[in-house]
Amino acid sequence: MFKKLNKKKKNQPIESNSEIDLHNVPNHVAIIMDGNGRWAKQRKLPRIKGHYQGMQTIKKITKEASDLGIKYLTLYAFSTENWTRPKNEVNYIMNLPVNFLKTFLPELIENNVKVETIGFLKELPKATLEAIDKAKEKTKTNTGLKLIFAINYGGRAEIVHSVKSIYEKLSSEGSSSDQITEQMINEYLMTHSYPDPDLLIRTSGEQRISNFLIWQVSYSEFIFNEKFWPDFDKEELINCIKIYQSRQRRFGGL
Ligand code: V07
Repeated sequence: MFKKLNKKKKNQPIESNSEIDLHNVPNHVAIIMDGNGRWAKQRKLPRIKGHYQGMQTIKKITKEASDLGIKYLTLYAFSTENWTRPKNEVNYIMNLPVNFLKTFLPELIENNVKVETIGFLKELPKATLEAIDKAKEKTKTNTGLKLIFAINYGGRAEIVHSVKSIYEKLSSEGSSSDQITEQMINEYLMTHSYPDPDLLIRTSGEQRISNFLIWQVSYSEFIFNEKFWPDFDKEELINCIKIYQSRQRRFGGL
């Protein structure tokens, strides 16, 4: 007979009834919003319904992150690899920024949220770009949460882009490679004006980085949450922050 293993529930905070410490929330939370397709499949719905529901989750999580005092929320919305998906799915996804902002831009403005992006945006459809540019423009003086959408983003492509720019600069001024430092590479990344993420969350149980912020997460805490992104909610976010805080208490005291 097999010995019955103790089934420990995953990702329970150390003290499950502990309160969140509002003075110690992570400054920058990055999220890989995975499981939208599987959420739809489970319900025998088309994949695009999963993306639609995933978009609704962003609205709730943005509000909650802002209320908790998180300063930077970076969301992996579309990777440089996602173009290989079926054309109708890509088209639908590319319309989501338009759809999202049509209903949600007033609330973002009201909540003092600043919309920003990282990624190779020039390759996006014109209507998508226009909607995003409008949102950036209308929120540019906001001083609250920075809501950063990673769209057509890939970590390796970002580093290649950075290295090319550095090469151009140094060769144009006849400088040597001695000038190249970690700080310089940082300054040429698309994230140059943000601190590194304190916490990276990936939903839907997969435990990979999948080319998201690969340089920037060198010292981040990783939490892999079991919920599909459309089912992720305020309580799950709070639980992730409690886990983050419990890790800090165990390892941060030295
Ligand atoms: C996208 C919904 C969330 C699940 C994961 C993929 C699909 C909101 C936006 C968005 C982007 C920029 C902006 C406002 C909203 C978005 C893409 C995909 C490409 F200024 N959701 N969402 N963009 N999904």
